[in-house]
Amino acid sequence: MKSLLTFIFVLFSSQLHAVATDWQLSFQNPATDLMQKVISLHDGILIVMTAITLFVLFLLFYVSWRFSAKRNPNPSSTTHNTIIEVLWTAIPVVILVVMAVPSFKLLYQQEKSETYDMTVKVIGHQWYWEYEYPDHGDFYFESYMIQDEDLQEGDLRLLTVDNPLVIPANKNVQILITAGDVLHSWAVPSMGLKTDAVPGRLNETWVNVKEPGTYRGQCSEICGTGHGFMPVVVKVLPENEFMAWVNEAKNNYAINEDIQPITSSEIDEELVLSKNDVLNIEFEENKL
Ligand SMILES: [Cu+2]
Repeated sequence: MKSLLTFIFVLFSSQLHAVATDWQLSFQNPATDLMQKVISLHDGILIVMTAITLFVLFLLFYVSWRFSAKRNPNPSSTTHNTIIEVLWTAIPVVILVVMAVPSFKLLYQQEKSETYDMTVKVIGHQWYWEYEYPDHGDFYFESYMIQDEDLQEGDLRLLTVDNPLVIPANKNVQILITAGDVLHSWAVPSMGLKTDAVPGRLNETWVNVKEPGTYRGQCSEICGTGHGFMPVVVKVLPENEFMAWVNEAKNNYAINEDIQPITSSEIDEELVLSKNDVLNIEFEENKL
């Protein structure tokens, strides 16, 4: 009985959580304004959906009762009613458009912000994440899950990594996402982020987290046997602590080597090469 009451309490309390918990039904605690908007949109649409479902259910019961053989022995032979047919086509269209407008607005807001304070790059690998900081000296590091036998007291199993992504609080952080091998997806539910990591393609999203803290997510695109073992951990620090961390990180982590711009003579050489290649191919073809 007590557990039933607990279940009902959990079911109807719109209590939100910082990480996934037992019996959790609602979203995690929103860490960003955008995630708050996502939850509001979800709640609004849930109300519309519930109303429509109840209305249809009511109609079904009413029709079964009112037009049963007992109450309605001589059924009407009417087959069409233009007004009602126009209505039951037009009203659902209006409802869908009303839901689509805020939904599309949110999608666009999630992809881009007007200004950015910094950029990080996320690269998915089989089976770990790699993080780069192009605005802070271009250092990069890898983020692996901590195995069960190495977990410390208080660590969350399957949700703890050796090197989390570190970003400052209250800053617009642009996040560029790609992959080195197969499809992955970088997702942090409390931040409202889930963006595919596609090899050869750079996807974009952004985040502005209000409260410092640790936020967790998982790879959300099945990417092989290690798919469940490449969690995302984001550590959000106040700005001064973030800058201190950057100074340390520059010494601790590897730095990307500068990419040299191609000189014009090199381009010419390449052109000559490709011309020769074409001639060779033609020659080979003639031989065949
Ligand atoms: Cu993955």
